[in-house]
Amino acid sequence: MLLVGENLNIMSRTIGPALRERNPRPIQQLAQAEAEAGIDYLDLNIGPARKAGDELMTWLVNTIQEVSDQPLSLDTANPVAIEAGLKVCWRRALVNSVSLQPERLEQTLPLVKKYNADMIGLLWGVEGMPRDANERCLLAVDLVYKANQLGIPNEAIWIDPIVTPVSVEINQVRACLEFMSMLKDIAPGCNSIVGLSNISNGTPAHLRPYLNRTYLIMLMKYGLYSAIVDAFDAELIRIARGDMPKIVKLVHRVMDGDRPDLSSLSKKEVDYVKTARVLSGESLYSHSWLEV
Ligand code: THG
Repeated sequence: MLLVGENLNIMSRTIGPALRERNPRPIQQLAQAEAEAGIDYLDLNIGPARKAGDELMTWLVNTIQEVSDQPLSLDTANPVAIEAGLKVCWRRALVNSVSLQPERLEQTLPLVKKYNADMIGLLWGVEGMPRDANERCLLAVDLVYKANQLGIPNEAIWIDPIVTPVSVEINQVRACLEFMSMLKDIAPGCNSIVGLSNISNGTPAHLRPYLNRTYLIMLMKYGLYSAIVDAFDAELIRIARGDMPKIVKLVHRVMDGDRPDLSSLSKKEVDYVKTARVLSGESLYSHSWLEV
């Protein structure tokens, strides 16, 4: 699986100020640390960047390429900033993202073709967030068709079903999994990606890794191709690299309806089982789900 590091983002307490002050060191150090942690791509999240986003993205891409040769994911809603980044990227870039909102689609899709980039196809429709797996399918088919019309092949499209917090709406958490199980049939050859940490937004910080890791394993059951992740969650990276096959098998068994005897499991295994039950909607989410 390809891992995209999420840590370079404008919401971060250290990176936000460094971006605004054009201070290269904290940004370069983080880029190098993410690479050392084992991620494959760096996500450069500059937010909506409505004002002078192009100048910021140019500076950011150049600043990172001074110290790193990792491929880059250009994460902003501003198409002008995306193009500025594409112009200076020296490796094939990932455009994050193209959605079905008409303006964003019309301005961003041609850039993917022009610069021979890969793209994230974000399943955000004209009416906003899809409500279930079927609406995700309709949006995916529409987006892939429009990209193909411009000559963008399926292999360059990474479909993002939009992960939402477990603390908000469990049906959406399940819909994402269900959609992932159907993607290979509705869009053959397309890749997939999720913003994994979205699942644990609003959850106390020390508990977030349990949700992130378990949801990753659940998505892996359906062949997830890539994920935007916290580069510094070492256990998560090991899961993605195939170094924790026993835990992966256990969670997949739970998804198939198996009820392992908790008294025969280690504490770590019990935590994964409990979290898998919450994420599949069998147990109710609360901040104390591991204790009950
Ligand atoms: N899909 C696509 N792109 C995306 C997302 C997605 N980009 C943004 C986001 N979702 C993925 N990136 C992040 C980055 C940070 C966090 C979550 C998702 C995060 N950060 C901590 C917080 O806000 O509490 C810590 C911030 C810090 O670094 O200090 O949760 O879904 N295509």
